[in-house]
Amino acid sequence: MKEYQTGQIRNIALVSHNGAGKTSLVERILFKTGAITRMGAVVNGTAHMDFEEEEVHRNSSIATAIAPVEWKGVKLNLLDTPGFLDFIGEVNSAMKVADSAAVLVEAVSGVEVGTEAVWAAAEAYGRPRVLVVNKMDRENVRVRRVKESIANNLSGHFVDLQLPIGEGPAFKGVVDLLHMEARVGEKGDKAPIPADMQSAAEDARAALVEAAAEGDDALIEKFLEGEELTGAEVARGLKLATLNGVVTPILYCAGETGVGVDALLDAFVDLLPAPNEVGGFTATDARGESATYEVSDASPLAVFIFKSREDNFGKTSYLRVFGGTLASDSRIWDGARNAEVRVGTLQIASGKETSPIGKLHAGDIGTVVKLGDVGTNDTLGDRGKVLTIAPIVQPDPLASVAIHPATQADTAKLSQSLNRLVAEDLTLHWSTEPSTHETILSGMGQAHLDIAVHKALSKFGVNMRTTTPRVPYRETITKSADADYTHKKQTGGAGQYARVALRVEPVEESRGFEFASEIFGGAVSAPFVSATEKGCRQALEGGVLAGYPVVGVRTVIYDGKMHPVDSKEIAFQTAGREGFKEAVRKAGPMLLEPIYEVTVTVPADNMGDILGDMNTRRARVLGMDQEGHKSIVRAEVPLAEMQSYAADLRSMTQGRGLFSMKFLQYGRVPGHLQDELVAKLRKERETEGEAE
Ligand SMILES: Nc1nc2c(ncn2[C@@H]2O[C@H](COP(=O)(O)OP(=O)(O)O)[C@@H](O)[C@H]2O)c(=O)[nH]1
Ligand SMILES: [Mg+2]
Repeated sequence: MKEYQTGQIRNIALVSHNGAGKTSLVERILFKTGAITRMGAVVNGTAHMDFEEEEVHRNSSIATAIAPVEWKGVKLNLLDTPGFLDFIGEVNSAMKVADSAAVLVEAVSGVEVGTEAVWAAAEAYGRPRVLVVNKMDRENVRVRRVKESIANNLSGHFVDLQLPIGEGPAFKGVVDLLHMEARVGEKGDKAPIPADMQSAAEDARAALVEAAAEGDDALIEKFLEGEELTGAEVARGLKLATLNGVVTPILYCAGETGVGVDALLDAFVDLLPAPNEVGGFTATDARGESATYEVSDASPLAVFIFKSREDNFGKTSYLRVFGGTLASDSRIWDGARNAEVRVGTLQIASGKETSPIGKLHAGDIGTVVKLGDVGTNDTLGDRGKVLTIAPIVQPDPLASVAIHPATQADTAKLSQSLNRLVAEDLTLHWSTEPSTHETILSGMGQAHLDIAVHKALSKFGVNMRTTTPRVPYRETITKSADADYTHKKQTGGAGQYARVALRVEPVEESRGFEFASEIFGGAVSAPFVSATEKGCRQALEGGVLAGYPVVGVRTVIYDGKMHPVDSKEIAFQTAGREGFKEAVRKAGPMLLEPIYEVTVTVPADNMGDILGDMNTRRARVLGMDQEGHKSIVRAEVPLAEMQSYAADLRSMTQGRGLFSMKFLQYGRVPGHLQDELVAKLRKERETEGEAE
């Protein structure tokens, strides 16, 4: 592919609820622009943007793919994102590098939960957008209904850029209100406006002109004085109004059949901003000072890595040049890692196909392989002027599984492959939970985690099984108690002797463990006091109830006894450990569980069900809000009750509910549940012991 100057580029994120037709639309565009000679289809796994093995298998996108196409001399970098909410991370990274978004709405279903989620993402990134009503050819399309759905569920000032000619199977094309002409058929041929639509078109045109005038103060003045705006003024005003988010134009098409797609591409070129039209990019320099730079070849070099993808051939880094130009076979500085990086051949990726390019100008998107340690979110640039662009903001994980490698060989490769998985996907996290000894993988939902596990096998050859993670309980005490413990051992030669008298007292759980000595007169020498403390600390790792870490305990040693020959550090360690356990047993030990702050957003009709369900989860509801047609519930809920919430919420709301959760604090397991839970957890420990 040839080089394009900044002004000749449009970076557009295609976003929507799953299945609104983004990938099929891109397929059509690739075909229309001659980038491919045969149309593939999502349904049989041949779409060019759905090339990942899992995408072919599922007939649906799970990762962002890029389609660079040329239309009217302008390069459109179309970012085809996944719509399924488990992959919202891919939408966020696409938003980071796009200058605008095209939000697709399915003509029959209208606005869905995923539409609202991507709308919110576009809003969070401040991206100007157009709304595309897609699949206009489907049975039962009612334009009036879909427009109502848009007006009721999305915030914005929507204005028709086009009027559809026919709806459902009768959809033939669109009336372009900017140029007042019809565009019909698969090729978008220009034609006169149908006679029966003439007056509707004039009314819609008037509304469009008024909206365009809002884009610019000079225009609104002229408009209010009753003067006619020229065609060029309307176009300019509309572009500005769209850019500033004052207006969101609505377009209509059937991506799969191609009807309306020519006019859509024209609008992308004419209405959506080039990279240098969005007010620059913000970066911090080596001293931490933040400034805004123009997206221009003349600006300091700033290349942002927004995606990394690994396969058997190595790592591909997806990058966008924000400032300066990036050339093939050059050297560049990675500020995040303080290291020089050799850039090999730059590539333009179209789905999985790549073609080499000598140079990328400011604003353009490309890929490069084998960038070493360079990771997503790194900014590359000049060593002499290190700039850092803020990382992509990603949501907290919503679901977790415990990972169990299938064989010894898998165990050996486990952490390395988990590291590779999370490097590719910043909404995926892994850690080992010390209290349960489990390896935990967390992500945005069950499907997200399933795919990650599958990827580990198909890409890295690591086989793992998953289970519901154990809840990382903790143990604490509720009152003070004493123990006077003597450790005595007399076997053959040298014996062991230690006596300690100690007291445990409850303190705030956040204070963890504290140890003090009130020994007077040398009943226990200083080294043996330390040994006692060491013994207590050993006992903290596995509490007396069910072996979970003990927190919120202050321990005081206040008496004891030494033996001139048999007292040794090891003896005091044992006495400390056993004495501590004995005291804790008498101190009203109790289980603590992690509590999360949960926010649930559902259609107002579902509010009652959600609250009723929360009751069964031992939740403490903190507040309820109404936002348009949505109800928002905030509650504190024990993690133990949230393990399958994603699936449960989906079935309670027919997929129209959203939630987020964040760790808040540890809280006491209610008294009436303690005994049963302790018995259950002990049993788990036993079977775990047998398994090992
Ligand atoms: N009738 C009709 N079906 C479409 C159209 N575009 C896509 N589809 C179908 O809708 C389904 C989802 O399409 P896809 O492109 O994967 O949607 P995405 O999830 O937004 O990428 C597939 O079965 C497509 O064949 C269209 O314009 N008209
Ligand atoms: Mg798709």
